[in-house]
This record gives sequence, structure tokens and C-alpha cells, in this order.
Amino acid sequence: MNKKWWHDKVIYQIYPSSFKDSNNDGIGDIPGIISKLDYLKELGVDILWLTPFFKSPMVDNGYDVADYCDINPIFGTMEDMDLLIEESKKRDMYIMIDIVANHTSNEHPWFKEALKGEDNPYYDYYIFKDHPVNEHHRSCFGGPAWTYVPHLNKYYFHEFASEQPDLNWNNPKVRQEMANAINFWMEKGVKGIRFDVIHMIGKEIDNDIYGYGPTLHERVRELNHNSFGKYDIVTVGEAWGGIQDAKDFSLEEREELNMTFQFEVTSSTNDHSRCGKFTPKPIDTLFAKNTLSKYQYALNDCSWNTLVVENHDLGRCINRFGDENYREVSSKGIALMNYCLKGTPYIYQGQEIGMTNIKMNGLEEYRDVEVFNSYKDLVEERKVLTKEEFLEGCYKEARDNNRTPIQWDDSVNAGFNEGHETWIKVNPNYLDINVKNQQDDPNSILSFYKELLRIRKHSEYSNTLVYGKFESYLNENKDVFVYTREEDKKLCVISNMTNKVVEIDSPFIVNKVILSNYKKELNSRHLVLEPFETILFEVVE
Ligand code: TEU
Ligand code: CA
Repeated sequence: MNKKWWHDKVIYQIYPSSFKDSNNDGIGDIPGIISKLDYLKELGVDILWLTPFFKSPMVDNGYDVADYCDINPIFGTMEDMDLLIEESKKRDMYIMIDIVANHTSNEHPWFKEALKGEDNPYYDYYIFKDHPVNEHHRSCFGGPAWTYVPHLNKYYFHEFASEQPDLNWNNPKVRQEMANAINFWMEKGVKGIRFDVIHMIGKEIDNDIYGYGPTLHERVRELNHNSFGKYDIVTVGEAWGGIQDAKDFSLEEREELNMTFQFEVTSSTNDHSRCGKFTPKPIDTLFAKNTLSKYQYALNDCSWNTLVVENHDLGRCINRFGDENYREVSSKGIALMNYCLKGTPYIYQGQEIGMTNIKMNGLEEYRDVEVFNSYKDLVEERKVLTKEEFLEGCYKEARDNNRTPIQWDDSVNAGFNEGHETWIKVNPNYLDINVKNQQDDPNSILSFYKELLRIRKHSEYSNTLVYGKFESYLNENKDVFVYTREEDKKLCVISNMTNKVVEIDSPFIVNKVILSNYKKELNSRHLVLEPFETILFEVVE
């Protein structure tokens, strides 16, 4: 496989609304991000993925774009964005933008023009029909995926909220508009793109195909050739698929993307036989480790994996894979187990200090359009869940769990701002969980992340951790994940994925420990693993 500049890089995801509020208006902003660049540099990350900061009415917190080439004033100005790109570069860090190609905001000028009628040149930028093609296809957020426009006597399609009309990718003008928007940001020195629900841009509505349509890959390849493919940047697609889908997007010879998010593990806690994420089930550790192995083997020498345990659409990894009763060791164990795999580590803001899900006191404390639309759909209209069941599901899986303000210290609003009411509740546990009380503690989660990233990028083991071949062991053991990485060195990771004490016989003698979430002297193959105990060691026999 050809080596790339981004192969050894670590990507940190920032949700601008919740990262740092520099002007005390209750919402995070770009100057706030600039003020934390040294913190991010010291953490050891390289590329900053910002979720959409473009002009938007914020119905879906920016994933409803009203101008791809202008900044939402609540986040700052274009000068602020230029400064962020420049200041990041000074620190050898780069910006990754988030392109929402599948849909725009209903306040985008294109859609406002389209609503003027069938003769308008922008009408075919969207998907209008005389009636819904399939009444049974629901929006991802719950509820109908078609909205009626009385003055046109037409319906338009929206995979998400009605304020997010889907673009018509069969229209070459739409494809050129998106290429132009991407080129605008390429020329500004942006070095990465995350593509939102990229698997949806090949939809064939008339044939009831909403994802992975027959034209998908030709559209992505065309976009590559007409925009980002002309620049040496890194691209990742949110694609909600499987192994073959990952290959179809990311094999180098296909000239599409560099890697994709697949979510088979993180979405496995959604009970799809009931109401998906709002009826969550416990993680199946055997399924999780075998799925991670499946992707490691499948993409090992032909493509590139993404290593993700959290993002802005998921709950906190401690609540999904760990245990708040073992918050520190499970947070460290999850990081060590996942980020020694082959691929690009993605760290979501707050994950590095072990932030947890938040217990909201009722529906009114949520902010997410997905929560409100799903509540209307599941509780009020279809009555398939009680309000209590729905709120219990929200506590475990609502996206707002990961959208609460970053907890910088124990001052008002966790140091997120100077005290102005925040757009979403600050987690009350900020008094115990915050950057300030971890940054000088060598045993903190934050210090563990820094050491893990140092080992991964600036140690004698780096080449093996970036390029080493993956091999799994004890595959039938449902509690413990054991794998090696081998290049110029041979490294092994043993991880107890449970909150129980588990005994195993390691395939290799454990004595040259590189990093662990417990302080133990080890020199044997028989191991009594504490809850979430995870060890990275060099195989020396
Ligand atoms: O997410 C698409 C997506 O599939 C998830 O939002 C999922 O549908 C949802 O969490 C239901 O479980 C992308 C963005 O990451 C998300 O933030 C946006 O809301 C969505 O697309 C629409 O742009
Ligand atoms: Ca602000």
C-alpha cells in the first residue's frame, strides 16, 4: 500500500457549538477553538474535524446548510476561520471540514428559488413529486420523509427533518455546485473533508432506493475528479454500511475517498427489532471484538480503517462500552484497545477527559431535532413507547449526550464561558470531570491519552502501530480481546472488555509492558485481569 502523509495522524472531532464560548453568548465559536489550539497540540492530535460551521438556521445544529461558502455568524466570521486555519498550520495541525452533500437547509437560496415553481431553474435541485413515492419510508429522525407544499401542490423529499430537503444528485448543476463549494475550501488550505451520509447521494427515489444507489460511486468519483482529488488532502465518508461498502468507497484505485465510518459496532447497541437507538441494549462484547477484527483483516492491505468510539451522533463511549462505576479504567481501556488497532484514531471532544452521558430532567432539557421528531413519532403518534421508556432510551443514546459543553474547569459553566446561559445544559459532574483537574495528574485519563498518542506517534513502536499487520487470538473468548500488531516490532494488546475479573492464558508471556490502565508487575502468561484491564506490551519471546 502506498504510504500517505495522513497515515500516522490522529483526528480530533470538534462540535463548535459546545467546545468553547469566547464571547459569552452561550454558544461555542471559532475564536474559542483558536484559544484551545495549544491544548489540542499538547494532547497530540493533528487534524481538527469541525462539524458544519456554515451559514445555517441550526435546525439540525448546522447539518442544515444555507450557504456552503459562508460562516454562521454565531460561530464568527470568515476572518476568524482564516485565522483558525493559519494558527492551526503554525502548530502543524490542519482543518477538516464537514460537507453535507445530501441535503441543504430549507432556508438555502436554492430551495427558496425552487419553491417559486416548476419553471424555476432551481426547482430540479431538489426532489419534488405529485405524491410521496413510498408513504412507508420514514425520515431518519422519525415521522414522514415527504412534506407537502400547498402553493405548488407538490411534495418534496427529506431523509431527515422537513427543514432539510434532499438535493437531486441526478442534476449535473447540483454536482457542479458541490464541487465549487469544495474547491472554495480547498483553496483556503483546508486539508481534510468528512462527507455527511455520502452513501445517500446516489438515491433512486422512484425505485425506492435511498442509500447505495446505482449511481453512487460514479457521483463520488466525479466529485473527486472535479474537486478534492486535485489536492493532497484526506477524506472520510460517513457511510453506514458494511465491509464491501467500505472497500467500494476507499480502495485507492477507485479514486473516491480515503476511508469511511461504518458504525457496525457502535450501532449494535440499538435494538432495531423495536425502536432502534431509543430502545438500546447492552454491548455484545463478542460481536464487538469480532467485528473490529473483521474490519482489520478485510481492510488491512487494501484500504484504511477508522477507529471511532464516539462522535456527535452517539452517546459517550464510557456509557456504551465502559461502566461509570469504573469510569477511569474503562475510559483508558477503551482508548488503549481501540487506538492500537490499524487505522486512523478519531477522538471526539471530551472523550479524552472521560466525559459521560447526561441525565436530563425531562424532554425540555433536550435540544436535538432527532429527539423531538422521534418523541412525536414514537410516543405521541404511534404510541409504541411510553414517555418514561423514551426518556430512558435518550439517557443512553440521545445525541445530546455528546453535545454538552466541554468541561474545562470547575468554575461557572465548567469554564465553557463566563456564565451566560448555555444553549444546552452543562453536565453537573463537571466539578469532578474537567480538564483542569486532570492536566497535571499523571494518572488522569487526559494524561493517559497523551501518553497513548505519544507512543503511537513518537516512539520506537510507532511504525508498528501505524503499519503493523493485525492478528487476533482467543477469538471465542467473549470477554477478552487479544490481538497483535507486527511490523519491525511485535506488539500485543490484551483487553478485558467487561466489568468483571477475568482469567486467561495469554498467547505470549507478558513482561515488557508499554502501557496499561492498571499499575502491576507482570511476568507470566496466566493473567487475572481486573475490570477493563487493558495492556499493551512488546512480545519478546
Ligand atoms: O448523521 C446521519 C445519521 O445517520 C445519524 O444522524 C443517524 O441518522 C441518527 O443519529 C439517527 O440515529 C449525519 C450527521 O452526522 C448528523 O449529525 C446529521 O443530523 C445527519 O447526518 C443529517 O445531516
Ligand atoms: Ca459564542
